[in-house]
Amino acid sequence: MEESEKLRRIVEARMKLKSRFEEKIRQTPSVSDNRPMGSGMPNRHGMPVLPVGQTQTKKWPVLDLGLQPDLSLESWRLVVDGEVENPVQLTWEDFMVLPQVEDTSDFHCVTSWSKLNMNWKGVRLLDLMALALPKETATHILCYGYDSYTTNISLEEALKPDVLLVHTVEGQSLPKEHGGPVRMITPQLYAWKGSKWISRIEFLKQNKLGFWEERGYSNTAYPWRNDRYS
Ligand SMILES: Nc1nc2c(c(=O)[nH]1)N[C@H]1C(S)=C(S)[C@@H](COP(=O)(O)O)O[C@H]1N2
Ligand SMILES: [Mo]
Repeated sequence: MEESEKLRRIVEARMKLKSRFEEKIRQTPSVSDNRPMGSGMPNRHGMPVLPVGQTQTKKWPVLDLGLQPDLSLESWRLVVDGEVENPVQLTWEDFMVLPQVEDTSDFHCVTSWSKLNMNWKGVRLLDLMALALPKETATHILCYGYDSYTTNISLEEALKPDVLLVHTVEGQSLPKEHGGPVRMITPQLYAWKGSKWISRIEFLKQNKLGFWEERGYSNTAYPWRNDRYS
């Protein structure tokens, strides 16, 4: 398919997905909560900038299962499959010709640190979804990392415009220890919902727990509700 045709299809599918999920997105706690817990000025989605129980850090700690996979850009692949009309496997080149966005957002780790105003570049998960076209029956995604990590979120969280698959942070290639070449970020949920070294996004007909969710962490992970454990 020609690039311009592909782009046109993405834009069209993106509009459809947005209108299909608009109302559900508006009802998610990190947008609709009228008693959010936290302190400081409202952030851009109206929540106190520092969620309850969090402390601001300047450093960026590294948290993972201890296995940091070495991935060359030539061998890197991203699979999007499951409950979709158009399963895809992207190479690095395929990924980099998707619409690229830059965004500044906050990173809230469940272990109680928050790093604010991080500048990212990457691809909206929304646009990847527009490429794969989730079926009407899809409700959640399970994301897989090359280290065999998994984590799940609902489609209304996944479709938010600040949920990105990032390859660049503060103008530099995303370092391996933080999930490079590509990781997901979920600024409106605790950061464990964003898989480092992301390898696969599986669309599901029903919710399925990921690595930490199976071990007692929250299914939903709303920072402004102190929603850490289930
Ligand atoms: N693939 C993978 N992704 C992962 C993890 C992991 O162990 N493996 N840890 C999660 C957790 S618990 C957190 S808090 C963040 C930490 O990201 P950082 O190491 O860049 O700070 O990544 C999340 N994504
Ligand atoms: Mo974490």
